[in-house]
Amino acid sequence: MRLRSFNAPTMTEAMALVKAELGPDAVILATEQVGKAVKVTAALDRDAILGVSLADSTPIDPLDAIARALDFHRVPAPLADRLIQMSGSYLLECPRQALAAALRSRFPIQPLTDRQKPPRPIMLVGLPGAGKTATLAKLIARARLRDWPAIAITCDLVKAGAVEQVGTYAKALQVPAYRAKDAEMLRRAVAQAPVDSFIVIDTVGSNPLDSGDLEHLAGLAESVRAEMVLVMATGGCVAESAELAQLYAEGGVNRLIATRIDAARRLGGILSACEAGRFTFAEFGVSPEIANGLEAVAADRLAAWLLRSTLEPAGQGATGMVVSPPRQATGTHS
Ligand SMILES: Nc1nc2c(ncn2[C@@H]2O[C@H](COP(=O)(O)OP(=O)(O)OP(=O)(O)O)[C@@H](O)[C@H]2O)c(=O)[nH]1
Ligand SMILES: [Mg+2]
Repeated sequence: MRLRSFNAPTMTEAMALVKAELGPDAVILATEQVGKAVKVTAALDRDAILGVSLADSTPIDPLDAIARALDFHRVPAPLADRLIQMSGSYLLECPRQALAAALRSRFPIQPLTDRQKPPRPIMLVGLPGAGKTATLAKLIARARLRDWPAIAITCDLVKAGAVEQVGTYAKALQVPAYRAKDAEMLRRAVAQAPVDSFIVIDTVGSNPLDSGDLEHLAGLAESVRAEMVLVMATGGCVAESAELAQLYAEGGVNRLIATRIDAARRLGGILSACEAGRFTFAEFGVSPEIANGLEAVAADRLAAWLLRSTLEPAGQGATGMVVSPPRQATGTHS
């Protein structure tokens, strides 16, 4: 274990020493005032890192704790400065509460199914592998729990096994599933849904650098007045996530679902995506499990993840399962 102590006149200077010596992944184990100096004990050992939480490393100024967390998550400096400034203005001693208040006012939150069924079909779009189909299943599972009539439609007729994947989920969740290769078939599938159904539409992984992909998605969405919602995996490069978000926003997306929070260490990518795309945060994918793998976004939860220990995946803790990700294919209606 590499355990080191650093002394400096201020916490900020001590933190700068820690970062310079041990790098950005160092974890603070203790801080104490020694005379006029601040002593910071930090480690790079994985076990030590797993054993502490940033939120728990007590006698530390709340804003220092927030600054340290945002730095670890690689939140871009202008956004981090703004969040720190806003956190400071709330005069809250608890870093989590202060950061949550700042996040709440900086990032609008609008869950997809906030007690009420969305008035329009939801069309999930995003890069290949972002978690669109799993999110479709999670949303349908939630609808089933609320006794809402629901249908699943997939426009992904390209990826091998994609139709079967949606079919398997739909069968397990006992909802009708349709495939639609174009806008006309999509219109027909939507028209078959019982009145007041919750309609979720899956799409093929898209490339936002190709304007044709985005135009195709926008055309599909428009044909059934669906809302396009971006599904993005957490943990991506901050700059890349922001630029991709901007492109999807120009293509007509207003809301973001961040998946794989449980499997990511750093949340800067999704924060900067939300900021760059001017999205509202909708949902978090917190586990691959269908029954409990989706959480409506709450600022308090996001703040806790940002402040938690550096090696622990953010969404840790979700357990239990009703429906597994599909392993074998079955057919869908068409
Ligand atoms: N750990 C974790 N895994 C997830 C989450 N959401 C999705 N996954 C997993 O991510 C993988 C890809 O998910 P899919 O839903 O197939 O992704 P997709 O966007 O539909 O992929 P394409 O159809 O290929 O574009 C699967 O193994 C999912 O189980 C999540 O929130 N947490
Ligand atoms: Mg898919």
